[in-house]
Amino acid sequence: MKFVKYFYILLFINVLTIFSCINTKAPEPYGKIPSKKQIEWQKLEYYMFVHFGPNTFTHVEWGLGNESPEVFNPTELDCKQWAATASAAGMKGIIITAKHHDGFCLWPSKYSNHTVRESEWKNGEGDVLKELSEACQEYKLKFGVYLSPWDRNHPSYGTDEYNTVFTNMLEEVLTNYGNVFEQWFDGANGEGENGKKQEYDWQLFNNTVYKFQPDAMIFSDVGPDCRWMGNEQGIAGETNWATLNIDGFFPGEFAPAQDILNNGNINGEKWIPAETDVSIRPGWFYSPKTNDKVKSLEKLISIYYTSIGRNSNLLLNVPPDERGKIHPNDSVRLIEFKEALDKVFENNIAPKAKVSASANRGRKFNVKNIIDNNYDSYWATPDNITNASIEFSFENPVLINNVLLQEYIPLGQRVSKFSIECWNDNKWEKIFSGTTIGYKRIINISEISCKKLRVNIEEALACPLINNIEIY
Ligand code: FUL
Repeated sequence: MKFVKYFYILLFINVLTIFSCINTKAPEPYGKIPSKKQIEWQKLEYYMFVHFGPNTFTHVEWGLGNESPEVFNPTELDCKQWAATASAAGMKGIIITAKHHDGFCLWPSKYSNHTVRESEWKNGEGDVLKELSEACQEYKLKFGVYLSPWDRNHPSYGTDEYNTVFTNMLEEVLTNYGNVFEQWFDGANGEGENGKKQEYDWQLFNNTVYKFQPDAMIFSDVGPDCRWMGNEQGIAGETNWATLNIDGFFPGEFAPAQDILNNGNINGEKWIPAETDVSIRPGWFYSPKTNDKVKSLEKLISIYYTSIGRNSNLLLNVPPDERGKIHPNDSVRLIEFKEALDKVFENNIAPKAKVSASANRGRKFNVKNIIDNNYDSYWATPDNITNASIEFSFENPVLINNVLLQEYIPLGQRVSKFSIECWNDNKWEKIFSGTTIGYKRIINISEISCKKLRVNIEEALACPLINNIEIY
């Protein structure tokens, strides 16, 4: 009899174990997924763009390439000041225009006669990339480079030889200045002096980057690692998939339409997340005429919501002036911006709520994972459930105006429709409805008092995985 009893107990334990195993099996990845490098890049979120070169002194946006190198002569170049500013502003790196369309190289390239070496700055002994890469190291910032393939100065532009020249230049900047986290490729392609456009060898350019900096992200209209978001106003699509169809497309003239870049492609063929590049001033380069046109704090905050808040990284351009320093109007605004954001995101009340979900995959994927501050733990539903709600219940009504949501993108982007509701006077009121979430989505609403808050995942391409929700 005793034996029979033990038998049943053991059987029961076995069934329980099998059941909990089934329940805790991790979801399969869905569709295209990011590489490790892309996930780490996404976590950087915010970094500085620096447009600097002869245009800084001539006050034009596109130099013709025939400017005398002597125009480049910063009187107090201070890359440490740029790095200190970026760091104080909460940015994670700096990407500099090592060569813009005018062809002027901010380093003494062996492959050009139009460089800092030909300028009077430091008697031709200076190297901006060296100074900036060292400053970035000192301030623990990532260092990235913009190299324009379009070159209005180089005599070989418009011939096959130029692709080799450009590749040699890439090798110089990618081997002499330490780690490069992002290689920024502009698609512009105009005629050279000889009246010819260059046929860019993108495959060769990309292979060169990977050869010397395998961990670098390559940016262009079509990636391969991250993409242009489609406009220069700082407004990523409300729908923003990190996946994109790129077959048959190239950077520049033959890129996908701007609205496609803005939204990405649902179930797209490659994981190529969006990056939002926008300038703090009306132009990309410094001009004294724009000293009083630095974007307002309100504008920057709005850009924050329409970039980082819409599944995109933010590359904010801050152009140094003729001294080679960031102008106080820009740096003061950057710090105001940082302080304002710190205040908005100061007090996350989500962990204070009782949290529950309408569907649960099992213990390992408990809904509490979304408030545990651990990127790699997430809440999930069973495979066959693609709509579910997460409910936060507060002891007393709370005033809220921001909800931050994150999908666990290492297993793919899934959510295509969601809404947020607020419980008051014994009923639910819809306060927001949206489409994609992705790495990060931040919803800014007018302040409202809620006793309970509900996030409804209404449609998803596969069972939704949410790793973080914050409420402010
Ligand atoms: C554009 C360029 O033509 C602008 O001058 C600027 O560098 C911007 C970031 O990319 O395509």
